Amino acid sequence: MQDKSALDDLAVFGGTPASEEVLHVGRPNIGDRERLLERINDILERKWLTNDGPYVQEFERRVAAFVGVKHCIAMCNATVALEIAIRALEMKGEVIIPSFTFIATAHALQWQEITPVFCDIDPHIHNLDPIKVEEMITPRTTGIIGVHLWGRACDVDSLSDIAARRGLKLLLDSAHAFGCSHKGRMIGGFGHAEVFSFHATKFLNSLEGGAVVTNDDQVARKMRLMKNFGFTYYDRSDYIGTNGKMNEISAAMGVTNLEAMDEFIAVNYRNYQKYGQELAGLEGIDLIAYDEKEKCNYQYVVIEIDESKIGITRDQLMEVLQAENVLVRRYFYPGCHRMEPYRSSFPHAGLMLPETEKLTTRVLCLPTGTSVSEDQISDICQIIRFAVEHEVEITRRLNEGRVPTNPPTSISARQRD
Ligand code: T4K
Repeated sequence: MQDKSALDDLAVFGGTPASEEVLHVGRPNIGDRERLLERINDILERKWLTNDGPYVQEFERRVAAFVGVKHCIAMCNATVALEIAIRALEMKGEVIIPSFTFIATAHALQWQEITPVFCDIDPHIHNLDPIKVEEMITPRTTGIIGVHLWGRACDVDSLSDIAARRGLKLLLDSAHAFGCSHKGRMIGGFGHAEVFSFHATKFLNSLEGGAVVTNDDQVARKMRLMKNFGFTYYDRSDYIGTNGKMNEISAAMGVTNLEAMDEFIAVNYRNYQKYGQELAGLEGIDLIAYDEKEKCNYQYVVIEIDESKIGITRDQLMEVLQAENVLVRRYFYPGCHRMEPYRSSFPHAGLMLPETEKLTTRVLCLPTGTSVSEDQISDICQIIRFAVEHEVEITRRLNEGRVPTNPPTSISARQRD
């Protein structure tokens, strides 16, 4: 990486980017290539490419056994898996979810004309605050979708209790939490069902992919039919269904990566520790903590930035890093409630979401995974330190000549003139 010793060395001010290679938050981890290619050849020989083929069945068996649940239904992605689980659980009316999540959690409901009701989070764990969940329940509420953000379990004990007392369904969006545990039990066995994502950017990927896991036989059967058009036999559909099937090449990738999972987690853990060492003592930059007593995939390295302490905003730090080819991401800015169609439907939702509103301006995800080396992490952290040490000049230069964020409307501009 290029050294940064003067302000003009920063790429944002015209210097050469620190890294020639673009560093991503979620570059795909890839297991044993030879094994994968053998499996793909096997699929091509067999000419069975999708529709519950042998690799999909193997993937489902292995995921269910690993998580310790009765059923795993593999699907084409987690968004469709969420949609199918929501429908199979007969959620309707209103469903309570966090706004501080990937937009798919909300869209999976709205897609079926169910209203997502955005609830605030506990700022320490970034997940639904159960006390606030209870306050959001109305006669139209049929369910809660908790999200295990960053792989840290949401308060499933309290949410299960609320769901049982109030007659609600509890679905868990566990897109980030494959390989993680809560109180020693693997995530996947909580609530009425849980949904994993195996998207390319997840620490364990099946190219695209997702799965619903559950211990409920009836719901599992329904979901199996629903992901295959509702067909019970050839020429016979018994449910409204869609096409949510995982294909064989995805499943082969999933199986191959399952075999390398421990290695991926070890690298993620090493990277997480390295960031911890390199950022130690930097006041105003807090690396989020994972409970060492639990299993964790460490796939997200997340920092919280306190602008009042470091003097530079999260967005300015992001601008500096991205210019250096370090593609940090501000997941999950600006919060689902500030994106369409929710922004127009609930323009005042933010008033009920003070912790979400704060957190969306503070969080930054840093590059990790098997494509990122310890040396690269040292370099990334050096840029962060440099930016913090020169915050006054950096903010001044970044703000110079910048158009105000809320430019006057044409009417007020005319009035001013
Ligand atoms: N619930 C939650 C809580 C989720 O976080 C997600 C997905 C879902 C549900 C839905 O799961 P899926 O339906 O996707 O299975 C990414 C992912 O696309 C998305 O899966 C993920 N969450 C979200 C947190 O991150 P983006 O907007 O960051 O963009 P994307 O996918 O284009 O890529 C991110 C970076 O990774 C890019 O900078 C480039 C790099 N990349 C990406 C791909 C696809 C690669 O290097 N190689 C690749 O193949 O959404």
